[in-house]
Amino acid sequence: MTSTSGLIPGDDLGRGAPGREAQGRGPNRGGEFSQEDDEAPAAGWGAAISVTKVLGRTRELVRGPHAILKMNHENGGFDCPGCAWPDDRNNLHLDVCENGIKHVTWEMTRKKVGREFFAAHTVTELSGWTDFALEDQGRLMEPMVYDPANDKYLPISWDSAFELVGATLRGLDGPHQAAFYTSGRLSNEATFLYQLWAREFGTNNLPDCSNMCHEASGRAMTDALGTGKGTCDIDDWEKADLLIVMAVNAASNAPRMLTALADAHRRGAQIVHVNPLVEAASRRTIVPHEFLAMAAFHATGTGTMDVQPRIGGDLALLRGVAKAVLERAETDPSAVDALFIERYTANFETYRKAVEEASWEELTLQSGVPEKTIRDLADRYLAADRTIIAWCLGVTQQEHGCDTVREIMNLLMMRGNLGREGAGPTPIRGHSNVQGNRTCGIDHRPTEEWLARLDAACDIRAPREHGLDTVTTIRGMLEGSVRVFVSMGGNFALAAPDTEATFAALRNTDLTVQVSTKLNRSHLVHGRAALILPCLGRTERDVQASGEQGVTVEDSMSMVHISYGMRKPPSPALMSECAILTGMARATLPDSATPWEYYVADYDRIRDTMAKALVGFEDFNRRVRLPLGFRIRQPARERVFLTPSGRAEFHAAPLPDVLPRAGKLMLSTMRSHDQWNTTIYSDDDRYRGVKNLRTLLFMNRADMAERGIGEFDLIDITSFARDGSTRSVYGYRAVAYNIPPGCVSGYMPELNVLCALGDYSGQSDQPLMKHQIVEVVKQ
Ligand SMILES: Nc1nc2c(c(=O)[nH]1)N[C@H]1C(S)=C(S)[C@@H](COP(=O)(O)OP(=O)(O)OC[C@H]3O[C@@H](n4cnc5c(=O)[nH]c(N)nc54)[C@H](O)[C@@H]3O)O[C@H]1N2
Ligand SMILES: Nc1nc2c(c(=O)[nH]1)N[C@H]1C(S)=C(S)[C@@H](COP(=O)(O)OP(=O)(O)OC[C@H]3O[C@@H](n4cnc5c(=O)[nH]c(N)nc54)[C@H](O)[C@@H]3O)O[C@H]1N2
Ligand SMILES: [Mo]
Repeated sequence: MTSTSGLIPGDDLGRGAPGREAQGRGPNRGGEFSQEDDEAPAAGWGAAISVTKVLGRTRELVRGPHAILKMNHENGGFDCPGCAWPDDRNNLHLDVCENGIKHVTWEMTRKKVGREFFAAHTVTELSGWTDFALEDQGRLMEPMVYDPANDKYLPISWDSAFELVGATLRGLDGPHQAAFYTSGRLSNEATFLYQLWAREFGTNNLPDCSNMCHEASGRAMTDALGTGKGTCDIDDWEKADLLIVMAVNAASNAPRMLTALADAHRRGAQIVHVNPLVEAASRRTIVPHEFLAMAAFHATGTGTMDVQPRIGGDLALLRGVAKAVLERAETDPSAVDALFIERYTANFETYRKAVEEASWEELTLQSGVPEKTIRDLADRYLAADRTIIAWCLGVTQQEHGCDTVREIMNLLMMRGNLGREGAGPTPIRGHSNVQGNRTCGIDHRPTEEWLARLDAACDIRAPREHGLDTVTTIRGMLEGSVRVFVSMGGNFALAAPDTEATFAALRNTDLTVQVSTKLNRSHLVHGRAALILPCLGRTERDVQASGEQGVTVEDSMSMVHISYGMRKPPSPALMSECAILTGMARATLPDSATPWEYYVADYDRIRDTMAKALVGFEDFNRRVRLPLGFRIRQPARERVFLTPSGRAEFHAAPLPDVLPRAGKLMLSTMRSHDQWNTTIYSDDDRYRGVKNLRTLLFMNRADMAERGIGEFDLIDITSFARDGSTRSVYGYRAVAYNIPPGCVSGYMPELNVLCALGDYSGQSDQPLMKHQIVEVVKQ
């Protein structure tokens, strides 16, 4: 059975007329493209030029710098929505980075998409625009409703919009016919109201971007340590003498981490980067906040060793390190922390046996890393007293993502690198509040303990059946069992796997509701009825009945702090996310005893209820106003493991076979430097030396030669799903790159077309966005 879904017709993906020549989605499509090996340090002058371009484009040359000075500051500043890396605790004068600035100025554009715009363009016409062009129209100004008679969006009052949501939800056969999606930007307060609305309505259908992001980390760490979060804080990062940084493009996606890496390098710590690509952060670096203070121009090292596993080879690599450690322990008992293992852990013997049984031949073959390199890494691990292992999507978006995260825990636990200073696991979260979303209840599989506390604090009876995640929500919409799709932020149509299936799914609903700041593809791929509800951005002043409000977020290291917008909203008709949720909830649940209107008048009241419902949020309102906010208590940090055995659990996962079969390659999709998930700022990828090209595939030269493919040749890529179906994109360009043989890499969201809906991990339910089997042929 073979179904080839080729290019999605041009009207949908903004690639112009359907044809065999793929086009980019960014602003520069059609121009000259190039790639050179850029050895320039990460950040620095190039970053400054790049920021200037974006500031110029968003007409923010005047207002931008002022806002930037307010970013990530303890008093009166707002939290940078760019990423979840913790803020500098010394209140660094400019704790900002190039990409954070781009992200913030993108929100602050002076351009506006008003009712005249919607009156002038049909949805069908807009569907032919690039994604860049859609977002580039500027900020959404007022609520809009889709009018099928004209194929246009028309203005609608907030009350009528809420009533449409409420009436449609009340008209469903049951609450499970609705799904409530969250992108990780939503504040803790809005998150809490959102899940309360969904649960009071009667469903746990709370899919979120985590389902595509760090679900594997949360599940694996919960099983191993009894917590879904990392145990390190930024102090630990300052004390570690070995940092193993895996599966992240830090210079582009967590640039403020470079400050920590540079500091570690200066004090002589070892920094090992594990990535099939040698990314910019492993080279010389100008730390992010220094690029504005040009006087301080100097490059700092941010890496001491690069290890290049094959895509999916991390588990075998880590097991190899464990094997070398155990071999050393035969002659030097101090190689393992026997006391820690004995006192605090379970299953070590089973794990030891699995490690011993894995042969070096198998480990090197599956990891793609020579034994000598693995032993070199193990020597550094053995020499280090305090080790931190950090990781991001290259580990999680794999079939065996949970097992790999468990292997990270195994390795740390062997040498007692847990629950002590300068040591432990750090998952690097993506969206700025994705961790807070989970803490505050966005979870389609909530625990009984969590629900019981919610019930008690809010006087409701939350449903107990588990709900739908991202993939099963798409399935439900396709089958017709999910009829209403509500989205708090994000761009679900493009972010989700299997673009064709996702588009069809969204179009098969009775109602889609998008709460957004800017026009995007998800507004054009809509249900039979559709609403666009524009909200305030994080940089904007949020005034409610009791005065100006702040909202809180939680960073990657469990620090919760408050954020105040300070800019005038671009339109008086915008509402805050909390207010929009209040309106929708009241319209859905007219008799609800929840004091929605009382809550929204003063967010302190929401926080008072959250303090009762959430473990670790006692005295929330006071503690969140401390200079740096507060850290949610982490039992695993104190060696208290809330697992069923009360111990940290070793786990002997079988080694997965990640070798592509003959003729096939393993594809991993990723971000460019000039992109924020589905938002594309330009078609360049500076640190990888690419200009003006996104429809590309990074390939090993040997794989290109084998297929008779030359540099920049046009190629077609076909993916092979587990159910036997295939999906293709045409007219991509091959770019020779330093990537292990058998591995190829290209950009999301364009390549989501290749990621079949049925291809998700049996361990984490995450779509296999970095684990696609493909064939590449020259056109
Ligand atoms: N500027 C900017 N910042 C962002 C984002 C953005 O789009 N733009 N997105 C945010 C979000 S939501 C997230 S989740 C994070 C994402 O941050 P990243 O995880 O850095 O995101 P990707 O670009 O997908 O990059 C994945 C990295 O994993 C590597 N990789 C791929 N396969 C493997 C593998 O099998 N093993 C190993 N070891 N590495 C592998 C790739 O080479 C690449 O360096 O960034 C956040 N921050
Ligand atoms: N192939 C492939 N696919 C992937 C990934 C991958 O690596 N490969 N990564 C996955 C990951 S890690 C993630 S997190 C998802 C991301 O999935 P999403 O979070 O759904 O997508 P984003 O592109 O981050 O959403 C951008 C939109 O959010 C809206 N927005 C911005 N700011 C605000 C705000 O303050 N409030 C509200 N209400 N809306 C706002 C804007 O309208 C903007 O268009 O994509 C996933 N998809
Ligand atoms: Mo993410």
